Amino acid sequence: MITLYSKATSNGRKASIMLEESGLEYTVRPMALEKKEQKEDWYLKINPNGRVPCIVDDDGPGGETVSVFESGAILQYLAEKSGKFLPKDGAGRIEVINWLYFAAGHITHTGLCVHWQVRNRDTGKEHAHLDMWQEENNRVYGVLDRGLEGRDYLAGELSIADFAAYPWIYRYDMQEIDLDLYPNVQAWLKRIGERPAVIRGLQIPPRDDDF
Ligand SMILES: N[C@@H](CCC(=O)N[C@@H](CS)C(=O)NCC(=O)O)C(=O)O
Repeated sequence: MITLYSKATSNGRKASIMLEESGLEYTVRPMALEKKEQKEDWYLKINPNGRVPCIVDDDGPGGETVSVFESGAILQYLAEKSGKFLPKDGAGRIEVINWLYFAAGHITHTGLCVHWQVRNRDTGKEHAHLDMWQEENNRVYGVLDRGLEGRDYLAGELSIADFAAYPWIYRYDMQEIDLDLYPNVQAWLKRIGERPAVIRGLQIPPRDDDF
């Protein structure tokens, strides 16, 4: 059985969406980030990075227990285990890997920087780099918009690349992005956002604020 250690944050949601989409059996262990549970010794043993999400699979390769602790690696692991959302070989697989790394690098990092700078500004703290990160974020949305030209999904077919990108991009309002500038992204957000498994995954584990 797979155990998901997570909170419904942008990175956590990548894993919960994929678990819902894949149909794999799993249980959830909610993590209290505000109590710094992710920095406790027991958790650092399964995720040395001390962040969420992380999964532990007691039926990993060869029946061994494995832990997987980067959201991109979790998506790839679950795709390979379920045989869904990542072609086994060929050009289609390369296309998914391209966009998966783009999401894990550019989208996630830029989204996180904008997020914290906006939060700092709104609570009166230092946010001197907000303009710079918002400019970079617009560049990232531009790349996505070009990539989605003539396509329904980032790699052509629905894939883990879409699940890696969606939980950050659907927070475009918090990032103060004018979505009208990116019509292909707008259509893609609607397409992904209507999927029942995505709707469920966004709320796992449930949280009582509207983050
Ligand atoms: N590179 C990591 C980033 C994970 C990450 O930053 N998670 C945040 C929530 S979105 C977290 O756990 N923050 C709590 C902390 O920094 O202690 C991944 O993609 O899984």
